[in-house]
Amino acid sequence: MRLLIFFSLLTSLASFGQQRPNIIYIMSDDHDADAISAYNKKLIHTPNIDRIAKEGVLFTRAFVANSICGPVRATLLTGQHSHKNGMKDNRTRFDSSKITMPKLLQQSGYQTAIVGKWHLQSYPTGFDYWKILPGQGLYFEPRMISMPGDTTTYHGYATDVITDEAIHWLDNRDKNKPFLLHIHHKAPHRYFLPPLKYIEQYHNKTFPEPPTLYLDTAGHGTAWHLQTMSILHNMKLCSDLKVDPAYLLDIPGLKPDSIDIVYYHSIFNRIPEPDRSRIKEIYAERGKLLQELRPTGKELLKYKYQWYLQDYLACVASVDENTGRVLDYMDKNNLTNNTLVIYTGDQGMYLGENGWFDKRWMYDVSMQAPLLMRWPGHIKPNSTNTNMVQTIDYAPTFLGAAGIPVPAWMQGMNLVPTLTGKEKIIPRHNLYYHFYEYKADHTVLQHLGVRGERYKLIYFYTVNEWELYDLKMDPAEQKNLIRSAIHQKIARQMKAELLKLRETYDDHEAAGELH
Ligand code: SGN
Ligand code: CA
Repeated sequence: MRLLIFFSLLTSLASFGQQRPNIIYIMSDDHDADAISAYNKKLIHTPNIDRIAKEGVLFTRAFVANSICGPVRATLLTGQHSHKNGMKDNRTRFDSSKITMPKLLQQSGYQTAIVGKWHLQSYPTGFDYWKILPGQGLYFEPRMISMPGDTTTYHGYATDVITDEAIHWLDNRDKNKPFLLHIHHKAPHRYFLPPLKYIEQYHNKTFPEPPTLYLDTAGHGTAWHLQTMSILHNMKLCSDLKVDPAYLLDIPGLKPDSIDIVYYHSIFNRIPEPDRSRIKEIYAERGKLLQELRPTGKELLKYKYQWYLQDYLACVASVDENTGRVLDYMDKNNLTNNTLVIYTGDQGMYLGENGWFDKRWMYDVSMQAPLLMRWPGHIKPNSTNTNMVQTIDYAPTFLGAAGIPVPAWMQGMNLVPTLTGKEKIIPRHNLYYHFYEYKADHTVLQHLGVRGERYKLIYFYTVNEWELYDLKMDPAEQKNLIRSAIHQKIARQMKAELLKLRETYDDHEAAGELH
């Protein structure tokens, strides 16, 4: 039997021959699908990221399994849910002795590299080359740790620097081997600081407000009441929205605390002159306006929302530009045809829906991630894939593309058959989700659940509260149907699906009334 597996592996490798594809995986931090024009034309034009879908496929229903940074990254490497790979929250240290997708690619002859945000606490393993941001990283003059552990400060803007370093690695790699390259941007993560040229383009733009921006949380469950992710109440004017504290000191209710003032200065002091002064000048308009109008409540939220989007989208514009640089490099260096390119974000992000920023929830806004792939000759250009896929699928897919058997302990699916059009509908119609990080930033309660094709069941187990949503009738997930008489049968069916998924993925940790 072993011999048979060995020979079938050899045949599959031989059939790929020199043609085993390179893989370039670009992932930005907190980049929501709504901030990519291939998904939504109302906020920003991202021609370079869109190009990947134009020449490849756009996934309309790609989801994460635990909407927070470190855990998504551990799932990407292992193809496993958080309870299996051990990385349940951002505070955990990833066990670097684990076998991972890059290690398996490396063992089969791939060169592997990662540049940018890592966020797994332990140093990378399975990569021939790595250069990572410590923790969240910095936007200007970023420090990067390179193997075997030296920290250097790089001149410039993080998104440009990460791209420069990735291209530098591409230039210097061993050109006789296929490669896996991860480019992990810091942007557009909070504290949303764009480079001057994009602040200039975005600071006067006005963006449409989401219908739920001014929503009142009354009538919703305990988790909604406990969250601290409100743009109005929790988004800091100084550090998040770059309003000089000098303008706020005499405004009751808006007076910043000392930590926020220190944070504001530490952010600005890293920007080299003359850009620093010009950027401060532009942001001073926000301070002047607050001094003059002293808005409160909904009126203040109106401004904060616009400023949030201006900065966030200006960060995205730089990511788009740099994605274009990578695609151009590939064209010029004859890499386009034999490379699977993936663009994604580590999770979704609230851009004002429910009045919120940040992520964490199992609601589609933060559970959904953008996912675009291009692989000429394998993926049909300009196609759309509506299957429900999840981060657990990425590792099996990369192995599948490289002709390497997917180990049984990986919990996701090899998506190559659906990428190539061999399989129209993937054999999975329910996704498992489990968020653990409480109590931490934005205080979102632990929850788990199942996302089906039409319905979603969520269980906040520490307060024993259930939520059921009809995603077709109520895509914004506003109307909890758990007590609706006509939905009791669906609720029971979804609960049975949830128990089945806990069995399938071997999650037996007690969670409220689930065992
Ligand atoms: C920081 C942010 C939070 C964010 C977490 C996790 N606060 O703590 O807003 O939720 O990171 O983000 S900040 O004041 O430092 O900006 S994650 O993407 O790394 O999971
Ligand atoms: Ca993130």
